[in-house]
Amino acid sequence: MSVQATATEMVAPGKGILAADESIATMSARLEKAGIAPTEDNRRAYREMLVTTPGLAEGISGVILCDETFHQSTSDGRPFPVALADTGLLTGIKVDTGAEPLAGAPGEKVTEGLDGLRERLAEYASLGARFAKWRAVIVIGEGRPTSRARRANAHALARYAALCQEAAVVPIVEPEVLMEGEHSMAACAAATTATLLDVFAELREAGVALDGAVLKPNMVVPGKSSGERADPEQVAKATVGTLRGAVPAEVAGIAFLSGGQPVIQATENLAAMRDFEVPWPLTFSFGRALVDPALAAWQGRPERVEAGQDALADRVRGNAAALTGGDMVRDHVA
Ligand code: 5MM
Repeated sequence: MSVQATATEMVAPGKGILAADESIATMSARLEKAGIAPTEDNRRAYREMLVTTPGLAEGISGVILCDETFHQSTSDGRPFPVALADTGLLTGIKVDTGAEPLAGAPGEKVTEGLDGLRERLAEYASLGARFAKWRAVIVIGEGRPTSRARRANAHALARYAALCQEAAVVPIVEPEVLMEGEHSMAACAAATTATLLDVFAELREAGVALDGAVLKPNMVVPGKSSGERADPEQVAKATVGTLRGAVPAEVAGIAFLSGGQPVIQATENLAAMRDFEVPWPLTFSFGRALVDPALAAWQGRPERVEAGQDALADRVRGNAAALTGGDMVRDHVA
């Protein structure tokens, strides 16, 4: 299948992408915080609980896995990519190896993972991966983001995306401008614009087919510690305005990350985007805003699998409804 066809499937109307690709360190920390032992099998059981949620494919087109889960199996012996395909879900794989301090740019990071990526992508594709993900992290602070950090990350994202398409895998391009900080919403808009302009300049330079790529950006919101508040209409207006100014119309679709926003706020901000005309399909590729209630409800207990799945199904329904205009079922959130 062409990358264009897969990308279209990923952003199909009324469907989002589930980001369940926390690295071992992040996932272990989240399990521990929920009072669950951070073992390899608990990470596996947690992902199995998520991806076997009844009806998941009604509001989700694909699931992003990390390397550990990609090579694990569900308890009935099916490798995760097979279990996903059996339920009509596309398999995605996070292929970056994390963000490391960028030399010459104190406080800023560059995402690594290009070494051996061609071979890794070929292997993932042969085992069922249809799309991939690479996340760059951009911080706002005094004098940040620097052009040096933006450009280093944009260049890596472009090299990654070109390699993905060479392997017939759709790249999710994720330049995340972090919410952490005291910055204003205007500063977030400016940093997001500058970042996206750099990213698309590099994607074009690398010959990436934009209609076979999905952008996963942050929403434009005030810094978490800024004291500034923005309602969904303001977030939607600022986000859409920023994207219109920086994202070419050919991009196959835009799937937002949630970035640590409160669960319902992320859904309401997404819903408010429906009021704006844009040239791309808009959807969600949330991690925490989809799975936090499920993790809390599951508690790592086999007898709580259904409770965890109900909580995930509720957030999937809510966010799918945000896309289509239905009931966001906010009363059921844990
Ligand atoms: C699910 O978390 C992803 C992997 O994070 P680490 O490699 O840092 O463990 C992360 O890239 C995620 O896909 C995005 O940040 C979006 O998730 P949120 O929770 O912000 O929607």
